[in-house]
Amino acid sequence: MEGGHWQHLCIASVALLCLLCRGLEAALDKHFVNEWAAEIPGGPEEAQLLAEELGYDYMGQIGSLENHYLFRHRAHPRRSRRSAPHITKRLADDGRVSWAEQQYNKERNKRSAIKEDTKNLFKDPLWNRQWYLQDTRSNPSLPKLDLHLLPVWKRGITGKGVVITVLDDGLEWNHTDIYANYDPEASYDFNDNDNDPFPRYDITNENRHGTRCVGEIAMIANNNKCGVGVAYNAKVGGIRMLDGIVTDAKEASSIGFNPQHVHIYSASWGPNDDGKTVEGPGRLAQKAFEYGIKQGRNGKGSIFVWASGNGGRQGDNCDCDGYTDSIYTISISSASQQGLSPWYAEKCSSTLATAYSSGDYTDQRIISADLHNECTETHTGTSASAPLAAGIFALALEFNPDLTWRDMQHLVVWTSEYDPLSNNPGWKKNGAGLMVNSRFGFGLLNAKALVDLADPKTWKGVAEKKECIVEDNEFSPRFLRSDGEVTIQIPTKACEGQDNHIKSLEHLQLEATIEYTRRGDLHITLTSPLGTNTVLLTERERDKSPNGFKSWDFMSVHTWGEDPAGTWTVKISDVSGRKNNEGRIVSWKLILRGTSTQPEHMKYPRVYTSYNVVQNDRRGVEKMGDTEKEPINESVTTDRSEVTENTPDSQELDERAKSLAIAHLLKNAFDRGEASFPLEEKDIPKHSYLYALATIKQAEGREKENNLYNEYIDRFYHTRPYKHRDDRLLQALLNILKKKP
Ligand SMILES: [Ca+2]
Ligand SMILES: [Ca+2]
Ligand SMILES: [Ca+2]
Ligand SMILES: [Ca+2]
Repeated sequence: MEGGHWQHLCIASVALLCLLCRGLEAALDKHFVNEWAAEIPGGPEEAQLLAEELGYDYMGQIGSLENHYLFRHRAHPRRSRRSAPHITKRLADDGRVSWAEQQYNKERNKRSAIKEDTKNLFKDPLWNRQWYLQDTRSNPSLPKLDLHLLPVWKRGITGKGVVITVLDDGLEWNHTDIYANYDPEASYDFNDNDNDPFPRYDITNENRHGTRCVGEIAMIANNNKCGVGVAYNAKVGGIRMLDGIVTDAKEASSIGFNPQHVHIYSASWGPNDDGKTVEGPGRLAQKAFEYGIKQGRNGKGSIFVWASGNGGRQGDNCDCDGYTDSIYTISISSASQQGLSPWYAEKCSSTLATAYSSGDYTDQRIISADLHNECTETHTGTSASAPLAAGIFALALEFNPDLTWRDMQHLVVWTSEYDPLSNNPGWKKNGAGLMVNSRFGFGLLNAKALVDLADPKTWKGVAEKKECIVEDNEFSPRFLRSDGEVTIQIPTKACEGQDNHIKSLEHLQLEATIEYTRRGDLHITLTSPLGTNTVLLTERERDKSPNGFKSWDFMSVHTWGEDPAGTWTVKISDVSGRKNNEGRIVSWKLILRGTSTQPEHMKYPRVYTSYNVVQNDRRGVEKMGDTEKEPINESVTTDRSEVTENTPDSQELDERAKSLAIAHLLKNAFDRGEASFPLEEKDIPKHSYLYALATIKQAEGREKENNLYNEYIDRFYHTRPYKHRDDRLLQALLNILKKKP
């Protein structure tokens, strides 16, 4: 790159930086320079003329920013502690200038130096806004957010030779930010049974989801289009299977599509997140998983990445979703830009790790390719997290193609980070010294650490998987009723002395059959011999089913790495206070899986270092003590306080606006055009929407049974089973707010 041009780029970076941190000016130690940036729509000749008139040297266009020019003032000192607002004003007030700002230099700021490195690293217009892939902080005291991809890319690892497919509603493969990475051999259309997974267009863009998920993984780098994918040189395909009736056969065909060619399958869908469904893969889908694990990638096992679910608001939890609960899937949950568990997230003991996604409406969302060759900055939900994880796994597979499906899970367990999510409740240290949380699994993915550990020169690979089943043939069914508890002690030697002796645990399953009058009131915990207490099932208010659980596998990864010998304790309870509840624990089986020897990388305890160099004082700021209550986001609170200042008359009007806003929001999110609610498209004030959002958030299935929200949820899931796991409610809100002036 030519020197002058580079200089301009740097200056442009500083200019952009200034914009970002305008609000923080006072706190920063700055030196102003004798340079001004100005936007002059009249073009370079006018800019030159203007510079001459006002006593500046004309320095030329700022990088590639059309109509933006840099001027150097001839009379002003080169550096000054103070800004020169009178000079800025003179320039800005000129009719030919639409914007002007004095430039300044921030000194001794190492982190911003690193950042300038990444800023403009790619020419793609949205790269600088991919906050989860790089450090885009405007101030070093803010939390560091990225997934540590840059160090991996800098090693030249970008996904080359790795094939990923996204099981979803189709793929706009001719999208100019995807096409060069498109792989027809990783693609198929099981909705129309043809080779072309191109999505069906409709007015609501309902089928944009697959394209968005693919874009996150493999948007092309440096092509001046949208952003950059996590594995931007990987090959990607799309399996179209969600746009129509989903059958066990269609799922199985999708899960098992071309497993010698496809390495990684990413799925951001699953059984209804309505808070009352218990469903796992059917016979065919289950067989397809098993086939992929045993035969896929020439016996090393297909990598299945799964979104953990979006039913948080409906009081759902992923214990009751047999796809995320499967030992074969790496299920991925979400964290917001603030490092918090988002309101749509589900909790369960089978989640392995977390990637970033959307949070509250003020939080940034995920950037990707979108339908009609467009880009989006508003991809949301656990839908957005799973593809980020899939992309990271592709990087690991490029570096070490010999990794087995279990190696990959071990890498995730051993390198995911507790620190950036440490503000959340629910963390515990298991008996093997690993930090784990039912909201996040082992924590936030760290691409650098994961790829480093996968180094083919040092990674030994984990030993053969063993399985030890613990049963009690003497067990006779135990009765349970409201306010009761059944405790089962399970002593085991973990098959010691046999070939299947388990010394170091991986996945554990409690397979149980339980009859109960109200399934959603059941609560199950499991305590390991080393004292790790894991919740295998939490209550689900909306689940009134009398069907109980039939040989359901409650899966947990929370005791990963522990020696399972000793006494396990299962506790099944009902604290609902609903007097008529009753049932019985019919049978159970404890399935221990793992290795007879401790894996090499676990010989020494995991050392947790600070993920962020900055120890942020955000620790403890969020009041998250009560695990059942999500805090209301700040902007909502602020806007609500505006509401309380109203007079009684306007308060009444306001109440009406609020309930209208709720209805409007739900209708937008769920109905998608089939209007059956009498809604007036009035000018509902923004604060009413924010209030509505807060109300919906608080509902989380715990409100009165017949509220508007529950009614909508039922209708929504009734008409559209197998929902995409993005946050339609949040998107509806954003759409509405965008429309308002
Ligand atoms: Ca087709
Ligand atoms: Ca691009
Ligand atoms: Ca769910
Ligand atoms: Ca899983």
